[in-house]
Amino acid sequence: MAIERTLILIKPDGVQRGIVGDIIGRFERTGMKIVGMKLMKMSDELASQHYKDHVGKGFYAGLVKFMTSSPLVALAVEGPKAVENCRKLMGKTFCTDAQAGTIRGDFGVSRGLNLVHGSDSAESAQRELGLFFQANELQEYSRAVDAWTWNDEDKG
Ligand code: DAT
Ligand code: MG
Repeated sequence: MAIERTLILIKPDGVQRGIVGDIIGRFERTGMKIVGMKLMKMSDELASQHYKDHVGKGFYAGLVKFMTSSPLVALAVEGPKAVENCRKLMGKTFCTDAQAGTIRGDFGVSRGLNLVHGSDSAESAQRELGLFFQANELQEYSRAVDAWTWNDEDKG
């Protein structure tokens, strides 16, 4: 099935800079559906689980310090090819490399302060959503516009 769910984090820099609404709007206006959302502080423990593939890398300590320094917003986003689509909207990892029109390209100028996280595969999405949301925190609901937003062809 091509309708997927993915984890998006609006990182502490996005919250501190007051652009949470702008960033959520980028995802919302595509038609993808927000099915989970919370403002929370990332613990060291959660950081090590979430970034398990980066543990031991040179940038890991700085990354964890940044991610645990202040609240972030976690979102569960649903839609056709949501994982890939969200990554496309985010742009390349470092804002300095990200194209204009992407979230990182339009809102950031830094390498590490790159505003958003998005899961990089369906498997990561499933794992990461489980770290940030209990099953009962993810909402199943229909919208009046769903029929005008995606159709059977998109469901694959
Ligand atoms: P992405 O966030 O685009 O999935 P990633 O998973 O490779 O990128 O890395 C996770 C975060 O770690 C990334 O958003 C910023 C930081 N990071 C990655 N590579 C880095 C590097 N070489 N130097 C500094 N920070 C880095
Ligand atoms: Mg990544």
